[in-house]
Amino acid sequence: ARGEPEERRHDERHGREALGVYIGNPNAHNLGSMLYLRSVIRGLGTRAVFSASTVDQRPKEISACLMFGAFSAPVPDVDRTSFLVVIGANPFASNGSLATAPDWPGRLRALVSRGGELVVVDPRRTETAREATQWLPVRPGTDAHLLAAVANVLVTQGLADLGRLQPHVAGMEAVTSAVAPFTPEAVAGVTGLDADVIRDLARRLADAPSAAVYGRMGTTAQEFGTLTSWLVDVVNILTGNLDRPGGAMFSKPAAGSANTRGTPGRGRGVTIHRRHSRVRGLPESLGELPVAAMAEEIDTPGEGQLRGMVTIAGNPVLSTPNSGRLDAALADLELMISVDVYVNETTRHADVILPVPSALQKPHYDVALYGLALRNVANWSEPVLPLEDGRPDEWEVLAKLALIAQGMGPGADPAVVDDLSYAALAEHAPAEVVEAIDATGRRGPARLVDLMLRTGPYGLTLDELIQAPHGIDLGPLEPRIPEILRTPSGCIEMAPEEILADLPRLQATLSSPGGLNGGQLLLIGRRDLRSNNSWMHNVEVLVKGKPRCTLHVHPDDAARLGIADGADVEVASAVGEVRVPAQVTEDIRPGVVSLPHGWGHDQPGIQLRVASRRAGANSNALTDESLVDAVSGNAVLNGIPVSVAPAR
Ligand SMILES: Nc1nc2c(c(=O)[nH]1)N[C@H]1C(S)=C(S)[C@@H](COP(=O)(O)OP(=O)(O)OC[C@H]3O[C@@H](n4cnc5c(=O)[nH]c(N)nc54)[C@H](O)[C@@H]3O)O[C@H]1N2
Ligand SMILES: Nc1nc2c(c(=O)[nH]1)N[C@H]1C(S)=C(S)[C@@H](COP(=O)(O)OP(=O)(O)OC[C@H]3O[C@@H](n4cnc5c(=O)[nH]c(N)nc54)[C@H](O)[C@@H]3O)O[C@H]1N2
Ligand SMILES: [Mo]
Repeated sequence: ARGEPEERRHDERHGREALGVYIGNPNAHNLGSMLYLRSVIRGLGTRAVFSASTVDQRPKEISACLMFGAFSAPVPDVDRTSFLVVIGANPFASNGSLATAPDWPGRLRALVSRGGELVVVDPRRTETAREATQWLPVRPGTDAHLLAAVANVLVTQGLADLGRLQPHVAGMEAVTSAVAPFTPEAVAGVTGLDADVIRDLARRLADAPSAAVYGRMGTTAQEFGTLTSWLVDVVNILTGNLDRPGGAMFSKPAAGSANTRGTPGRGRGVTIHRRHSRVRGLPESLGELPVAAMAEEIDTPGEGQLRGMVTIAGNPVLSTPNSGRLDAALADLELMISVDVYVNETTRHADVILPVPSALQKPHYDVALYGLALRNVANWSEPVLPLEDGRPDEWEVLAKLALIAQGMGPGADPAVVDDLSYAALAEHAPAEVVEAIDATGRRGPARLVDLMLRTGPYGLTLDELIQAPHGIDLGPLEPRIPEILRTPSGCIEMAPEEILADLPRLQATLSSPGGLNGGQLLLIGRRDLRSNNSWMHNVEVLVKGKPRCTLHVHPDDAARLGIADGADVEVASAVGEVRVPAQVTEDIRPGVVSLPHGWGHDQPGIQLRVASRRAGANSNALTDESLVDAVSGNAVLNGIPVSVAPAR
């Protein structure tokens, strides 16, 4: 390792606390990871767990956990609603996210054609905004102000009506006083939206026969991510739309969901902030530390410094803020192991890359996303292609890694981890279920999924799913309150202390002169249908055509700065700078510029032939790891102050 003879075992020179792990996004779409990753992390024996969740949805996870007692995030009932507000999401490009279904675009078009309203709140006129009945070009990072003002109008104008939820909601008074300072007039300057427009939005939400507010990346990966995520559901509750058809509802997955286990209606709830990161004191949540702290945990000397890293299906060198610092930190590690399919910007630093089979060679059941499905469904996919002889499946690679880290040597049998995982689940299962599964002779992911299905709320079996290759439709979403709640009080906690504690920070920005950015441009991200985060750029058919990694600039800003459409510009932030072609477009708010993430494939040592020919620029060379949402520690990726100038 790193040129020096490395004879002692890693953990003999440093303790387990010197080892960290980074878990990337594809794990959420990978059955093996969903089933075994927890045991693998336990096996690695590290508490320095980072993941893509803290550059993504952690604020929503936290607000849902605190309000409902487990990670149960309401999804908009798109197919039955008459009024949908989409904030900081672009399902025409992303096809949804924390709300999943085939053909989001078709479902949104159906909403508009049945006379429903689609309001899009986004600094860009996105593909989704273009099909909407109203576009509200909010200033980046001010959605919490907007939603607080909507809530303010609802409670002060007598428009709030909790309906059926009334007896199940705690904290109404606290919410009423929390939003008191945020009148439409008070937030108009900061949000860039007229007070009348905000008041009108609140009225229409209250008057609609059914309505749902849905927020995504633009509401979570920003300065007030947790407050915004919380306010989305506060507005859904205040308008009586939470948990009713056409409103924001809860999915009921057939397998593996925390909100179908345990005692219905009550639980231990979720505790956050149980510890803090060593260097900057960023808060823990759901067993992880914010990834914005990862580089400093590696490059800051002292007790507890990370000297080894395992990355699993992640490319943090392109995905996390101030990636230049992380890139340098990874190069300086004593040991790095990556489980991945590419030699890319991150894995080029690894001493060992453990390759895994293609997605087409693995069976699949969507343990994660069915918890956020717009309709209850269950589907099992058999592998499309066989595994090459003797080649381990991804879960076996992960399991073996954990066993080796436990000192069991390279001959360790991954089945040990499978048996332990199964035993832990089977312990709570009825004897006849265990017998039935034993009779099938199944092992590995299939056995675990079969057990989860049989003990799940529909009592399905894996055989039933195998016999239904197109999946089983379990029907539209149905009301689940109070049964879904897992809070100690048995109520929806509408005013969690940890979240309300962040309100003074929001209030302080109301009086900041000239808005939040003192005249600088604000950088936001965007997604493109043909790109998926950082790792789909090595596929010719997806990247051919005109370049997609361009900086969107409004014509007014372009004229003022002397920027020509198609010409290269230099974009500089507090932490870095990049050079990219400008794309001058009216489809963005003046004062805001947009650059997609996941590009910048021009690093030496990567093996991405197609991607490096269309390298693009890394937007996370500009994002700043010192900017985080206070409650979650989630990175701020949208609303980064930058300056833009024609390239020299
Ligand atoms: N500026 C900015 N930054 C962002 C975002 C943004 O909007 N703006 N979005 C954020 C979001 S939402 C996310 S989710 C993160 C993503 O952050 P990451 O998860 O760190 O990045 P990905 O680009 O998804 O990288 C996935 C890695 O998994 C590998 N891989 C693909 N399939 C498999 C597989 O089956 N098994 C294994 N073991 N590896 C596989 C790929 O080669 C790649 O190395 O990026 C975040 N970063
Ligand atoms: N084709 C494709 N599909 C994907 C992905 C992909 O990379 N490509 N990634 C997947 C992943 S990992 C995720 S997490 C999801 C994300 O799913 P979405 O969140 O639906 O996707 P984005 O396109 O990032 O949409 C975020 C929107 O927020 C806007 N925005 C930025 N800042 C702000 C702000 O401060 N306020 C408001 N109101 N809006 C703001 C941006 O202009 C953008 O339109 O998509 C998933 N699907
Ligand atoms: Mo994501």
